Amino acid sequence: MIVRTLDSVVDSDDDVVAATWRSRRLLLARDGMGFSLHDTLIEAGTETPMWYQHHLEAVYCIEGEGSVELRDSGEVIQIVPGTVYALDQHDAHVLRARTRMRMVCVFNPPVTGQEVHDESGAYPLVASAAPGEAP
Ligand code: 9YT
Repeated sequence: MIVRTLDSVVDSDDDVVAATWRSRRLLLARDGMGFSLHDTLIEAGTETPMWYQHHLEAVYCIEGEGSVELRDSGEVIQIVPGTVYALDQHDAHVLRARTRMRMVCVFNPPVTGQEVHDESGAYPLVASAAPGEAP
């Protein structure tokens, strides 16, 4: 069993800071779970375009509020604590945070650790070890 605390991740190599967000990566590809689990903070007043072409992501808001705009349809979904959105269609989207948001994010396939968005808003797909294999 893996036991890990947020305190042990904060300010470690698995605490990844980007322009509009900070992602504390609690479980990563090397843990062999088949998904990664992140506790992410989105800064107030920011706008983050994203398009995970290689990953599925579920995002569960536990603090703060904002919205997600689907870039194809223009639909805007309000996000408050208790809302989950799942990008099951690799949907291109823009996340806007009215206040600082805290989001629990699950990625499949798992991210390996240091990914930040490329110019298209995607994370690169990095070959990762299967459960039980060395990373
Ligand atoms: C909500 C969201 O997608 N934020 C960007 C960071 C990403 N979720 C991550 O790497 O944790």
